[in-house]
Amino acid sequence: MGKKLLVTGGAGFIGSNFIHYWIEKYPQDLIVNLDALTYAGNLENLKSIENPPNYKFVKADISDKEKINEIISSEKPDAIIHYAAESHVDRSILGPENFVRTNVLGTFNLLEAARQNGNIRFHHVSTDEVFGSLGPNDAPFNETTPYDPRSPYSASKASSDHLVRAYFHTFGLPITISNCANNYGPYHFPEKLIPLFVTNLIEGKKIPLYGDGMNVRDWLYVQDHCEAIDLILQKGKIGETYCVGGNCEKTNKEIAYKILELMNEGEEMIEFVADRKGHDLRYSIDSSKIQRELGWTPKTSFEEGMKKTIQWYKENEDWWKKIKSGEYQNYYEKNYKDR
Ligand code: NAD
Ligand code: TDX
Repeated sequence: MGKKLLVTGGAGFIGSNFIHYWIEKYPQDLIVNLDALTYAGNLENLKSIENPPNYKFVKADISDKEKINEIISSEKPDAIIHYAAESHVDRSILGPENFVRTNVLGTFNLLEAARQNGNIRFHHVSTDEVFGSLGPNDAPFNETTPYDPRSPYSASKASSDHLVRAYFHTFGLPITISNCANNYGPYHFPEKLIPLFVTNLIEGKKIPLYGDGMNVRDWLYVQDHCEAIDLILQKGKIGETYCVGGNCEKTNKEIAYKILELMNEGEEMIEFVADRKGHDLRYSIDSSKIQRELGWTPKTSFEEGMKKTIQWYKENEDWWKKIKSGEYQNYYEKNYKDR
């Protein structure tokens, strides 16, 4: 028997891609997927691998301290890979409270449970947004960039990063942290820029660009992020942080035009809409530490990743149409409840 990994947030976008990646690469390992199934959690992401023996789903909310401690003390995982979070910046502007509860309190509960059950290896999945917003000519973020979060989402992720580091320095919890750029790829919830634009165009709807469309993000194909986390788990130095990016800065307007080009649509499909409040201008990541120390490098080019992603959304209309209609939220009731 291999290792037992407890993955939080495994029914979300990156977590489900990670579970697919891990089960294929390390079939001898056991994955316990702990997820509350919020609006962002969808067990259909894992339909093809949902049967035992090397995968198990546990429905739980990381803000429930007792339940989390109970699960971790009975499962006794070799490692916890922590993805679960409220992840959408726009939702954090409309309602910040859940972000504090899940991202800050939830992370704290997991750290406590890890500490109280034998100092379990803990990898925390975080974001480049904790570093704030870059000007057009600023150097990219790296592991020494001071934290300067500006949205309730990034502030809650920054708080969680600080707690994770504090548990290493104070209690010797064997942690690592990754701060990653914007991911894209299969199973990306269609409230986020790329899947929203692709699915809107398939439906014949316009694509809403915030402000002047000149905000810049650094894009990474999700599989490359999974590989980075794999390497950190295998070879990363305990207590360290690794910045992970695609070396692929694009304005949102460039993203829109690329999607229009690949989908044979015209620019009349763009609709400029009101800007996001406090909209960070630019993110960019310098990944030289993880490249140098762990030998990681992004393998999927932006052109290839975008083609694969658009193809995936064309072939999986059933998946995202159920999300857009809300029907996906019945999947757990129908398929899991009596297990
Ligand atoms: P997502 O919103 O697609 O998925 C989040 C998952 O967490 C869902 O399955 C949801 O049900 C679960 N969850 C939410 N609250 C929970 C709670 N209280 N208890 C248990 N489960 C809960 O998010 P994602 O885009 O896959 O992001 C995963 C992680 O990666 C997050 O921590 C995010 O901050 C980080 N990250 C994301 C990106 C990105 O581009 N998406 C980039 C860098 C870092
Ligand atoms: O309809 C839209 N129109 C638009 O112009 C949406 C949804 C977004 N945008 C802009 C806002 C951003 O500048 O596109 C950019 C990307 O937006 P999102 O997809 O919402 O991502 P972002 O805010 O950059 O955050 C994402 O990357 C970092 C994830 O949601 C976070 O969880 C991750 O930490």
